[in-house]
Amino acid sequence: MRIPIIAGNWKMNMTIKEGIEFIGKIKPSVKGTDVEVLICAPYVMLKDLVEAAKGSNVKIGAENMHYEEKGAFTGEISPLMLKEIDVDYVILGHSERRQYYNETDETVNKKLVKALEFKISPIVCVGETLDQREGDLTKDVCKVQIEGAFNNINQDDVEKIVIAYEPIWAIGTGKTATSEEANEVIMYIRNVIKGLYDEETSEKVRIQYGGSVKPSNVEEIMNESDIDGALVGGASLKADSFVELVNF
Ligand code: G2H
Repeated sequence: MRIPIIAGNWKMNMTIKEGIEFIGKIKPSVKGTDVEVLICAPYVMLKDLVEAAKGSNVKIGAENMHYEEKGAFTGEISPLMLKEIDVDYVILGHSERRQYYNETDETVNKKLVKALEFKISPIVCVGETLDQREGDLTKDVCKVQIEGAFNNINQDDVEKIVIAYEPIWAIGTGKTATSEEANEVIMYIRNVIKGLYDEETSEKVRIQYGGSVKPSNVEEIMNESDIDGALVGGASLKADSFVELVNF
């Protein structure tokens, strides 16, 4: 049984004060849920959010990290630093990082290795551009990204990894892949994992959908056979809306 995971990805939004208030607001309303509840937030507020979430079922994640433990990397944050403040999760390879900050399959792989080493649960993002979708390349693109990210990852570690399928054309645009379209690609991604490891392993991996998920479409998405959760940007910024997503 795969436990669904509903995760907010605040991106570069929210002040520290707003973030702490948000956690305080959602805690009582999400405590009865069967899904895993996660908020991924900017580095500067992570320590405060971990503190605010203490004693609740709300987990806290980072939106990125470096793959080195320490060193001369001005402006970067290491897995050691995240671990020190008890961060549970880290998003790796989000398309915005691939697009604006030169994130590649190789750096995602290095980060994935480090996250596992530091016991920070990784969410690895994959997904195609509109051009790639229109060129019928969606599956090829996802396959290359998954194979790159999972290079040299041990079979025993695979079930600790969450994958987020986020078609880039659906991110923050209001356009959503239909739940059938999303499920089809997610089934394909599971099949890629099966090819790299085996069926049992592929059945254990949780694969989320991301891209304009909101309270009005979350139920349909979550009812699909292979979709194990959602990674949500815009609709995760308001506490009421996030609570609705969790309690779909
Ligand atoms: C996709 C998603 C969150 P949004 O990036 O990862 O954002 O829900 O705003 O499309």
